Amino acid sequence: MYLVIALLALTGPGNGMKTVKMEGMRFSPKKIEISIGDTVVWINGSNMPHNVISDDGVLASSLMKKGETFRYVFKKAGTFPYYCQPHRSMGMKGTVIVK
Ligand SMILES: [Cu+2]
Repeated sequence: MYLVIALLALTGPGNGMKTVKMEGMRFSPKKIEISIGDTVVWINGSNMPHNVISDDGVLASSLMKKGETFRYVFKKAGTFPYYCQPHRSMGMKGTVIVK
């Protein structure tokens, strides 16, 4: 929880921060659109361990427990698909679109 507050203080709303929650076995929202330079913060809100992984290796979080966060600053435009490794086959996937 303190980490979340610290992250919010660091990046602050209005400084291009978007949050994706991990709930059950899905990312919410599943697809987000951001601007170059924005930070995405993933927060595990479920009791299951989840991670954030992309095939290109750009996104590679550790396995996160409930309440843990992972953040990434997107510095170039593009479409970045990612998934949760343990639940990939169950469709736990998401996309970040950077414009
Ligand atoms: Cu998962």
